Amino acid sequence: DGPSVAIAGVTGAVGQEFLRVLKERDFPYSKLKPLASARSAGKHVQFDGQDIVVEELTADSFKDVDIALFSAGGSITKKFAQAAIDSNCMIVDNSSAFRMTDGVPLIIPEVNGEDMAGYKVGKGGIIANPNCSTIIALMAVTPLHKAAGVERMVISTYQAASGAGQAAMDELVLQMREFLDGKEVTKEIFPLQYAFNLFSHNSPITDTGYNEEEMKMVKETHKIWKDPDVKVTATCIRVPVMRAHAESINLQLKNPLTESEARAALNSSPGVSIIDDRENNRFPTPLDATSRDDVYVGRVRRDISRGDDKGLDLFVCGDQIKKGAALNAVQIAELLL
Ligand code: 11C
Repeated sequence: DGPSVAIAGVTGAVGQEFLRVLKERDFPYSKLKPLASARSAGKHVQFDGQDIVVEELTADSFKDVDIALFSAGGSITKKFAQAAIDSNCMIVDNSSAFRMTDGVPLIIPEVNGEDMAGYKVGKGGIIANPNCSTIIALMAVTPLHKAAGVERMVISTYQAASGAGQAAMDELVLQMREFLDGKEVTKEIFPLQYAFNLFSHNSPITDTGYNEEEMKMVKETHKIWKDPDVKVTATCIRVPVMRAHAESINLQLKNPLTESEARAALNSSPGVSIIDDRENNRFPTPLDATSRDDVYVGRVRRDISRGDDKGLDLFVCGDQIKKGAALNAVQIAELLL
């Protein structure tokens, strides 16, 4: 027995991962309601030994639902959020629709779970899941921030296809086949060739020259850390990897932190694993992180450009669909119980 759970956007890459993560974590539930657009209604999903028919997502969908996990895009969240809240349903939303809205908690359970105190099953409300790139960065950096205070953070991402959805993953595979067969590659999802290439993140460029993905990393970090003064700059790049993002991170710290102190802080952090074998040149890769819960950290080293212990460099990998989306949302749902 447990809450009644709905998944809005169940046929997408994150929607499908919700099903796997709920089962993997033995999430207590009384009923599971898969929801999707009219186009996908009537399809079947397999969950916990049951064959369940996908229903069309409508304003009436939430009448008997306690927790709704949303991953259907921001416009769908905006369209149905009020109906769900009015039905005393708690929404955990993967989109960016309400992340920066005052009063909406933006949660990484290991980082700021306390910010959703008072949110529980039986009430209506909305909790936002951060952007995957932000989650993966802050899982690694927050322990160091707690130990020595981050003053400035410079991030370069290497982002997987999954961040752009199942269709982008499918196009990457198709392009690889086409390219190896000497054919012209299909370009339906991205305007540029993706296979054997990389390009600046596909989100729109803002007035500052930063793209929206980069600005999300800046603004979401300020909200999650409750520190608008921390300096963050990012360059986000899409690379031909299937489902785990990698990030190179340079930190400027307020207080000194040695490499061994940094490793100790990372070692004692739930959800963080270290792969940092200098002798064998073995550090985190996207495949190490694929389908794993943890965020992997390596290349932990003193920033030699500074000459003191107030600079650190790291390389981080995390599964975009899992900790970057579905797992983080299910962990939020667990905090609601
Ligand atoms: C990506 N992070 O990897 C993006 C996708 O704000 O939730 C998700 C965008 C978001 O492309």
